[in-house]
Amino acid sequence: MKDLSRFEIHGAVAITPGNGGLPKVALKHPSGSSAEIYLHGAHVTSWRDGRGEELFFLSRESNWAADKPIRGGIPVCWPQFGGQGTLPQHGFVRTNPWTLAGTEELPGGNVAVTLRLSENDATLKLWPHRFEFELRVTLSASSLRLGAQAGNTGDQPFEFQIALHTYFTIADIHRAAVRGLQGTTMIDALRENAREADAQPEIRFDRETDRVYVSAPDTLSIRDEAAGRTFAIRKSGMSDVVVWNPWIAKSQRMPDFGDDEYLRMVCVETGNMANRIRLAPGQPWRGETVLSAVRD
Ligand code: TA6
Repeated sequence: MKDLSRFEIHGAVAITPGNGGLPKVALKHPSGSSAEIYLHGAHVTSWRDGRGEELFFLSRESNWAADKPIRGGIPVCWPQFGGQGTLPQHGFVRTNPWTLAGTEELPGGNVAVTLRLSENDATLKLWPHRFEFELRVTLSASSLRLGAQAGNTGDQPFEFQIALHTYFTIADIHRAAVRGLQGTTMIDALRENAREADAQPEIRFDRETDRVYVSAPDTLSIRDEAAGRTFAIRKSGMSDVVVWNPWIAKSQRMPDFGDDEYLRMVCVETGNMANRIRLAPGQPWRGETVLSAVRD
């Protein structure tokens, strides 16, 4: 592992080999909250509240290899969402090694890490564009802020989709609900991408669920009744939301996901999935998602 000790901050930022020997940045806040981010895919794998309770789901079957995505936390999907194009599923940034660009101690004990990825031989083979993608993760006592920034550093325009594919831990999926999407147009991947307004006041789970909510409200929540916890999600510069739970059959088909793990997770993802964003040369794009979690 390269010497990254110059980015460490005593009591706030530590850098160590993580699972699979992959470099991991650990953030700590004086309140007791913490987070972990792997340079591999700029992948946030853990976010704990002030009591040390884990808020993100991470599969016990996850791969920890340079050529495989980590299953859980926040996979960064870019420049493609899902299989909607010729690139690997969910694009290529989640299986690339990002560069540690900076770490920062902020007022109130908040702490931030910035990771960066630009084109390289591997990405150019897949996608003939020059880019600079930056993810800034900021940990506070009560929130985790994810700032994404994409720039077109080439001389041709390009289009992209993006998703912060966040896996939230849930005590019991049968007693969980996603709120704030009522009346939003959804594209249901399990009904040949049928489009209709979702009339339900909340989304509950009793089967595989895989929907893109188009131009969704900027604030929504996840209620984890069994844990007595509510997650709040606030997005800006990101138009859409995806709600996904694989349920039983799909869980059994995923080698890096335990057959029973659908019971203890839900993905509520923020980004631009329904439409591609077009960037002219030199044009930047910014989007942000802020997560918080409150116990009853
Ligand atoms: O965001 C939902 C989704 O597109 C599902 O269709 C499912 O494929 C999930 O992402 C996980 O994708 P992955 O490539 O990480 O297994």
